[in-house]
Amino acid sequence: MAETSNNNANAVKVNTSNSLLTELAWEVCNQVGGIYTVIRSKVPSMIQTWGDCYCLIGPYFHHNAQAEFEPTDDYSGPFGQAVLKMRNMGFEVHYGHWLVTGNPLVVLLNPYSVYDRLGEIKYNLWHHHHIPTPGHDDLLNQVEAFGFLAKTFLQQLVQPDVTDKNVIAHFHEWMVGPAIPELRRERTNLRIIFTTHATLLGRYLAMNDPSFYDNLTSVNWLQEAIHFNIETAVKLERAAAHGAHIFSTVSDVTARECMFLLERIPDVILPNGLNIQRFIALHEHQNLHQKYKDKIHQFVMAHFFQSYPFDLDQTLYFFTSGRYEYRNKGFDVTLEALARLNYRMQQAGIKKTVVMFFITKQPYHSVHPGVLQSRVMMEEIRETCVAIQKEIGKKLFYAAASSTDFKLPSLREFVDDYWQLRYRRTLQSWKTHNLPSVVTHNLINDSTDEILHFLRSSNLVNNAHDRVKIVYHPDFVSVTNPLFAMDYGQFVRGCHMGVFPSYYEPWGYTPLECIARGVPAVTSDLSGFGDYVMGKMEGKAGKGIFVVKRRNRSFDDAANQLADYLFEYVQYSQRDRIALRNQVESSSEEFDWKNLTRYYNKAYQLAMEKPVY
Ligand code: G6P
Ligand code: 1S3
Repeated sequence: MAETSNNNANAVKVNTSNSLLTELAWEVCNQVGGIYTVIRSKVPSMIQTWGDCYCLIGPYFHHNAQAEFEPTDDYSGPFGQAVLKMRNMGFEVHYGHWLVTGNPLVVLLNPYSVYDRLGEIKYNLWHHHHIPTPGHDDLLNQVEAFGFLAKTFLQQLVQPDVTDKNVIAHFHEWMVGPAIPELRRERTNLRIIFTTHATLLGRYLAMNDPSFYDNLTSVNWLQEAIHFNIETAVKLERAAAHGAHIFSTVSDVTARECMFLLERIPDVILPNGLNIQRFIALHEHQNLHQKYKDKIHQFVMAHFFQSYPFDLDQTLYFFTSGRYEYRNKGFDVTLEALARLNYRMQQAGIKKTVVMFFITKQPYHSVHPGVLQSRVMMEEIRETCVAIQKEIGKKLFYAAASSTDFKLPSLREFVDDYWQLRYRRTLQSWKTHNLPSVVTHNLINDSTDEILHFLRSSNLVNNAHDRVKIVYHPDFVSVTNPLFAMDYGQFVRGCHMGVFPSYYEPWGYTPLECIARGVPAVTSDLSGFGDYVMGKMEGKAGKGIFVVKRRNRSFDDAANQLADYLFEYVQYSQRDRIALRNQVESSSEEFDWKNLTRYYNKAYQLAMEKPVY
């Protein structure tokens, strides 16, 4: 199949001296999901190779631009010259630097500025490419308007009075794809690469068909696109995939999907990396784990100890995170495995406690008042203890200095009646017989929520005897969050393991983000990342990167594999866990963009070998 992510890419050198590279993505200066991470984290490596021959192109949204973009008035290079030409033609074009590590040049195009030409833009898509666009869809309007501006900009860039270099335009995902068919039709002197980070239909089908992978070979794409009401977007995606000189995707898993749903085999696979240097904490990562674990302890004490205590030194923190796609993200397999783990730990008489966090996003009314109040009351208890500690300290010192018998006096007599009473009263009003809630917020769809439904029907509801406890947090973790008061990266470091046995995941950054922080992770062979680990890092898989095999396996089998792995981990000693964290962190180097941009270079080289027209 494709010129896949094999070692041929190792030796590739692109000739940057006679080329300009532009990368176009909807998520340039506009964070929506994973593509933002791809583009942003790759910038330092791209700048190292391409310098000022590299420019990113994205949509201009005023609010985002204010935070992430700084205009420049240096128009001396070819990108600046093309910007001036566009402005002379009357278009709104913003030019400057993206305020991220590497500070790349960036061109931002305001889709709304050409809304008065939407009729003509849509007509051309229909007339030239048979792509119909309904009138009322704002995202489609935005992407088609952006496509028109991107096409116009690239056509200015390739003018001989702007540059005599070869120009490569690398488009990411269907939202920036609408420019491609028109660029080809107008025979623009440009090498075009299109990378899809999923297929539109694949995502919809996987969510709705439990036998998605088995049925992939016989999907009627048009019928399904109409069925899911995404005909225009799917046609734009196909036009981009077929119009590009080089077509690519992020994993072999998604390449197979492209073959059947887009009917073009990717020419090259571009695996995703990270700027690993940003994560590496050298000898510090173990200390950071302890530091942030202590912060998670604070949440756990507030949440659980009101009902019953357990030994925090014997407690392990697991988590999963991501958009709420119950089956696609493998929440279903994770829950089933946790129920089995709970049973096995009880049967084996294991005294440890596992607290599993589900960090995702679901609509809610508010944080559960009881959860918030418990946190507030625990702070009150802490203040009382600190006050008593100070009181005792002062009086004990006086007693020690004036002691004649050198015996330690009873500490209780140093505590005022006031503080004794306050101590008892606060504890009394805090403790409860209710079970700790499995969800931290009042969900709008409480009665139909699939996670809650599983927990309630399997009685995994934080009973005192359960060895596995659940905290379902339907909001992303951030420093301003009243319950955790830490950012996501800190939370990850404080945990023992990330659990991501996805069913549908073209790449999947979440396990990689764990590994970069020295936290073991579970992935699946149906995710691009897991598939890469299995194929390219045979020796490393198992050493803290566990791949659940889901391809051609039943749900039950997958849940059992995961339960086995979690059960094994639970039995590790602290020494084993520390060693595993070290091993995991050192394997993250493989995913540094310094290594992985070689695949991009391969794509650019292949593009340069293609005739332009
Ligand atoms: C790090 C710290 C140690 C701490 C350990 C806890 O390695 O440097 O001081 O004891 O984490 O590990 P655990 O797996 O029990 O959370
Ligand atoms: C896609 O974003 P998603 O979370 O919608 O692109 C990401 C970057 O390539 C990828 O990691 C993810 O699996 C895809 O699904």
